[in-house]
Amino acid sequence: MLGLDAAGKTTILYKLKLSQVVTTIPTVGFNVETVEYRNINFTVWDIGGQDKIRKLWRYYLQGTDGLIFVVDSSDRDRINDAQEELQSILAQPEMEKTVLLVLANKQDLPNAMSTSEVTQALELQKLRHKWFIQATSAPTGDGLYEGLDWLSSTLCSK
Ligand code: G3D
Ligand code: MG
Repeated sequence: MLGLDAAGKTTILYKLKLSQVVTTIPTVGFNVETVEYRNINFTVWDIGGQDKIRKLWRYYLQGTDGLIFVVDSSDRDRINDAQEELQSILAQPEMEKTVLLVLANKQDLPNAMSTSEVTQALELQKLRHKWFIQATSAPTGDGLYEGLDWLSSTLCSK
């Protein structure tokens, strides 16, 4: 699970009652949260502004079946940054066959972009990956299970 800082990733982990969230700071200092839930291993970190440590991503991207990309739908100023980071991650060879779930989070905020606006801004239509976008509000949990249902059924049918 990736996204810019403050997109809502940690809130989502706790909302899913993934209570054993383990935060580690590997080598050069970006926080990585790892959680095992049933047979799924979640690895979570903030992306953006990390050009120097981009090489290290690869270690974490190996064996990724699905990418959950969390967006703050109310953050119009940084949606282009999110788009660039997403494209950069998906361009990694490790991510060639991954499926993508985009969570358009913070839908409860009055100025939130709709899922179609987020789809446009992230240029999802251009992707070769299989993708799905779901509107969510992490504190209430709205939309989270719908998104994860898509992901699990898509991964199971692969
Ligand atoms: P991150 O782990 O992606 O960096 P966090 O993001 O989960 O730490 O969330 C950043 C802030 O956004 C938190 O507020 C959190 O409560 C809030 N937030 C997360 N999801 C939503 C949402 O769907 N709606 C609204 N309104 N707020 C959300 P604080 O104030 O604790 O920094
Ligand atoms: Mg966090």
